[in-house]
Amino acid sequence: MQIENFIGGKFIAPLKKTYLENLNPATGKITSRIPSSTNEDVEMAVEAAQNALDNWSQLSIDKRIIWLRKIASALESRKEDIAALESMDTGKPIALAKRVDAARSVSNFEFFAEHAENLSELNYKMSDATNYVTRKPVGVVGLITPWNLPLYLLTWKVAPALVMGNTIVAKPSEMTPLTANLLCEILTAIDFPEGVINIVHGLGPSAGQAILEHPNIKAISFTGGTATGKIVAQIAAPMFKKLSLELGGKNATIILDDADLPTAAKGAARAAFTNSGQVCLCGSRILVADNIYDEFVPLLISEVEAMKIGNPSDENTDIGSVISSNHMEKVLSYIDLATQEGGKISTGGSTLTLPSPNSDGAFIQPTLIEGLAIDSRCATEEIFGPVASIHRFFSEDEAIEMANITQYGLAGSVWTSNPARGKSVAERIDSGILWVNTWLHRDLRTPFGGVKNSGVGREGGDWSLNFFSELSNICVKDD
Ligand code: TXE
Repeated sequence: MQIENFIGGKFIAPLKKTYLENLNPATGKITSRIPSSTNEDVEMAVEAAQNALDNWSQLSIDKRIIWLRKIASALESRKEDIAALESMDTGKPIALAKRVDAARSVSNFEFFAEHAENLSELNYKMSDATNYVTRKPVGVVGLITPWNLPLYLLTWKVAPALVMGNTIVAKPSEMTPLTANLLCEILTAIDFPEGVINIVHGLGPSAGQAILEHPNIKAISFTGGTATGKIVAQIAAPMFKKLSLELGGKNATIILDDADLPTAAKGAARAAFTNSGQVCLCGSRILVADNIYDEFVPLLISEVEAMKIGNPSDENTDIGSVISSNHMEKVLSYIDLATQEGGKISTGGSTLTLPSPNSDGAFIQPTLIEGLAIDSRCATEEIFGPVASIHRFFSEDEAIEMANITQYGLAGSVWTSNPARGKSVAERIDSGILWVNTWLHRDLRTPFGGVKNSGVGREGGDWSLNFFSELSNICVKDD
């Protein structure tokens, strides 16, 4: 499959005609070639976005909402294709791609259409004046997204950016171009206005960097690793671009001593190994109250060992491959490090060779490690793979201290039979998103984002609409 950039409503080759190979990590086979775009391609995309800005931003919000719903229904009709392409690009199980990636790509557009529809304009009355808060588009915005939830995270930014009247230059991860390309096919099929959404494929330091540096791109919404987030901030901040950074995580799953253990074991296993642990919200540290530790851990291990690792195209597969053989090596190096740091592997711990067509795939068994110090490298650095560590705590205060020990602060979950107790523990954890007796249960109206090295800013609901708007206040003196 030859992928091209999508600029000004047309599929066009990169000016330098250089391409990158894109693999299916579950088979090791090349599936597509994508443009290795340069700043000249980004320049062309920004020009197209600029040329489209007036017409798009001058459309009424109701007309833009209609377009969001057209995109949503077109995506809905292609859900099977979205899931199949996402699974091919990432190695994730087809059932997960359907249930999470495809479904959420549709609901992102549906949600922001409805949320924008209910947007009430703000004004504040004084005794002798009225303040009118007005909302204008930011202009041309840059979206840079990662490989773990490709279309889910791209549309999470595209939908609010569009409905607020902006035009877009977006770069998906070079490892997962296929569903962004499908979105472009859909935009063409529904005669979406040309130049409003432009997709430039390529490497971060070249195509991505060109987006960061372009003076006419007024806001950057970035989702990816913390290390890259620092680069994004270094470039965008001195240019006074609006910046939203959704970065890494090292989230705690806290099992309190009054938890319903079988339910908590299922929840902890799901939080740790969904998408092979390649979700920034994954619970990669499982903190267990000492007095139920010996009862809980065997339940957790059996939940993990019941997970079926296999061909991602098989509907019954729970665990597919990780994103690449390089990433597999990185994850395996952390498993080795864990044993050097005194950890004991309770289940998993190595790769898995599957029969054809997956014999060259990057498969790692879901792995649990006990006995690591809470401040060990494996328990504090983001591994972003199917690896979780289990730690014992002797008091609620200690559990909270352990949860807060890392440089990250994105998410977490607390499991208990007393929801009020769960909420009071959750309130003391320095993270942006916390669940009590559930995980990845998402209300899109809520603020999404992290603290510390997990990022800056919030997306979701009003927070997305405000990020993708320039708010002004007009104070009119009563006559
Ligand atoms: O990130 P990278 P990855 C985090 C997750 C993990 C990482 C995985 O925790 O750490 O993202 O995604 C582009 N200038 N989250 O490995 O390498 C790159 O091409 C400009 C958190 O892809 O940071 C890709 O398109 N761009 C999140 C994108 O940045 C550059 C949810 C991300 O790449 C660049 C999902 C550069 N110099 C993953 N270098 C959350 N909090 O929601 C790379 N890129």
